[in-house]
Amino acid sequence: MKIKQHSILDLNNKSLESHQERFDFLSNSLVKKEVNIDNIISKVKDFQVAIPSWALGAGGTRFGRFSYYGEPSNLEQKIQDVGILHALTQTAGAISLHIPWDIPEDYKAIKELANSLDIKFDAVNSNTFQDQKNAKESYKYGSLSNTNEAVRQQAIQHNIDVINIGNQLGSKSLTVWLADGSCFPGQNNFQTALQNTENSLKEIYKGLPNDWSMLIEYKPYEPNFYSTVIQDWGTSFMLANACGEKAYSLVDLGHHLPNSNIEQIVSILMSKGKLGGFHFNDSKYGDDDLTVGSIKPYALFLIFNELVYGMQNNPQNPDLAWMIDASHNIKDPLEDLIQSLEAIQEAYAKALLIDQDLLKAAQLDNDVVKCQEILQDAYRTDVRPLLEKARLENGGALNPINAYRSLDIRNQLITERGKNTVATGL
Ligand code: LRH
Ligand code: MN
Repeated sequence: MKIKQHSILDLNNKSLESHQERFDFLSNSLVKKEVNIDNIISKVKDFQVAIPSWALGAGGTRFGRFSYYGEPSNLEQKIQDVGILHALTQTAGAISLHIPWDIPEDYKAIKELANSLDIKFDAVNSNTFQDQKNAKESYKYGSLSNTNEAVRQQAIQHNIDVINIGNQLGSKSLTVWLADGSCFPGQNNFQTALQNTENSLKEIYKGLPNDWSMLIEYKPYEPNFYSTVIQDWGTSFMLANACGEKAYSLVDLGHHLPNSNIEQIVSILMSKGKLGGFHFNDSKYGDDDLTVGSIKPYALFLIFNELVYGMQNNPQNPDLAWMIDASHNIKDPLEDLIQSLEAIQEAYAKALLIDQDLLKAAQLDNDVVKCQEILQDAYRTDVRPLLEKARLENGGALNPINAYRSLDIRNQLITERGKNTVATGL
């Protein structure tokens, strides 16, 4: 299904007046603070987040999965769902595919469909954490780190195949996340596992087209529960440097031990020109893959403060890949993703309110109180009228969740797809 533009405009007309009142109130107070509102609105309009192809159906855990009916059952329908998100939010202009869950059957048709919905193909993700039917080798004891060379070769070849698939779609980056590790002390020789992984990544790196990048995602645990070969930002950073200038670290917000200072990790990676991108989500305990900003919105704001500073001061760091990586156990996947997109835009817009020069001056003066006042004044500003203006100017919905419900999208999808479709993915 495709949302008709006029149905969004009709809905917007009903709340245009209240939007304009709130927008005028906010812009009057920001103008007094010499904030360049137009700059923030244009940055928010250009800010596009890739939607994970593996998170358009109901997620689940080992304890159960509760379907959400009307789920996309093939890649075409997944791209249509991203089209719905983009029509409403105007900030979901890309999809990140996971291979082999989303191997296109007809590349031409898939590209035409995505193009018609203004959807680009962001990073493609390899999968050497599951055994595929008829696979010759098993990844039970690891993939790129496996002690068995035949297993490593199979995993390397899979990543090369993923690059070729992405290349045909116009993608420009490969995300490598490894479940590789151990569940018990003594099971792995840490040094051998790391060296095998480095050598394997270098083989994959040789297969990268010149204008591509490789994003190395780290994670401390799960599905291995004693050690993970690429466990933290330092290991990912070290491997990216070992591979070369086209390799970077990917920060998945859920892949940190409790109380990690992720904003500091972001600043370090940007200062070294090795931050490649993000998997946005939120968590209370582990890799919970919850709605972005639903648990720690201030932490997300502090991360965007470092990103804004880095984007202004670290020309050595490339443009970042902005992606969501979430799993929806109880919410409608599309509503969950709309809320995540809003939370990401909100954190970015609030961080753009910070006068980085004023903050830097207060830091140089060690005026600790003033530093916090500058940060929290921005954080305490309700920027939603700015996000609404950005959506409005891009032809999106003033309030995407209300629009999604008023247009009864989920029931339209159920009518179109039935109740028993299941999306591939996690
Ligand atoms: C691992 C991860 C990785 C994906 C997977 C779906 O936890 O974050 O990014 O491959 O989720
Ligand atoms: Mn991830």
